[in-house]
Amino acid sequence: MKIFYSETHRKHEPPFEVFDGGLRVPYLENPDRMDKILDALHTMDWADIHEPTDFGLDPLLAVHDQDYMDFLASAWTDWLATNPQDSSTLLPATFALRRHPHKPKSLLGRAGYYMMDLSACIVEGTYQAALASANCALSAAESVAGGQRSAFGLCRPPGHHAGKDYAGGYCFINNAAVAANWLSSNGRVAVLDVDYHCGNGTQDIFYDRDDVLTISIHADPDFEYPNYIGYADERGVDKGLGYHHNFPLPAGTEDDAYLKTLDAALQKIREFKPAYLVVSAGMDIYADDPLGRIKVTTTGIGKVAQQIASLELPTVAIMEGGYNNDALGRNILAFLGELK
Ligand code: SP5
Ligand code: ZN
Repeated sequence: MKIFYSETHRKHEPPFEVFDGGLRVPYLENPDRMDKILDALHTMDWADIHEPTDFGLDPLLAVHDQDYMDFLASAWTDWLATNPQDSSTLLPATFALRRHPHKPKSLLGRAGYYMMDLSACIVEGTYQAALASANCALSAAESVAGGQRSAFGLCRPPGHHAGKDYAGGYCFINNAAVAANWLSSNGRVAVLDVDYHCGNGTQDIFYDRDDVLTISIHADPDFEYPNYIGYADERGVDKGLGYHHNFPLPAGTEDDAYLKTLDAALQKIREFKPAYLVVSAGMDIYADDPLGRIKVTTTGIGKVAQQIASLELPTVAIMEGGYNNDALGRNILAFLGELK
């Protein structure tokens, strides 16, 4: 199986994120995640790891607004130019309500306009790392468009919380959406998001489209991040109506209940008859994830992938979340082992 990975992710290493109550905690979405996955992949003879191709900005601008991309490109330089007291990471303290906000010129004003929370911390190498991550997704898509049964974008930073014009939840560029949109010029695409958190960015990007079906299975936003999106009654809009499905799950959901929900999601995909499948593969559904409250075991993760593989669709898997670094290697092997 071809796996696309770039060392450039190491340039994105924010010093902390801010949790509930204003708590500064070490950044959970850290470079060590990739080292743990690579260590595991290196023990497998089927793991064929490649550098991504540079696809340039056009496929990214096909899903993200130009002014948002401009913000990402210049945010760090603009941040330093404000002579901040603590320059270690760009993080705003105000956020724009989406009711007709003005877009201010100030850097922190724009940061709050383009960010949804306090976990999409920008540092010097964030933009470069985000571009390389998107190229890993595009390279995996290209490989599958070229006839491979499956490929894996070992993307960092992750992408599924990033919308058309916003960053959030460790995500800046929506890698899965970029790959799905790129593939959609060759036929219908289904995106299945099995990360613990709702794929709100992917939902946002494809919400009015009927050529890309988006499905997310996740912890109920009534108790979990991202809180305001990911409810079962959100089904798409305009011609996209009926082409989005959320499957919110209660805390404590175990393997059997998860797999039953997955089966219902896969039925929607079968009915849609896509040419390609993109899977947002977050490993934070794992029982011992520090951010998660769903209880899927490593064996369960293998069964998730097995059910997905039973669709027999050309499949692009994209790395999303997963924060129990010690379990990440075996969870990714359990997942990819069924898709390879
Ligand atoms: C890609 C991805 O998985 N992003 C997840 C971002 C989640 N941010 C969560 C912030 C909520 C903090 N609540 C902490 C509770 C820890 N027990
Ligand atoms: Zn997640």
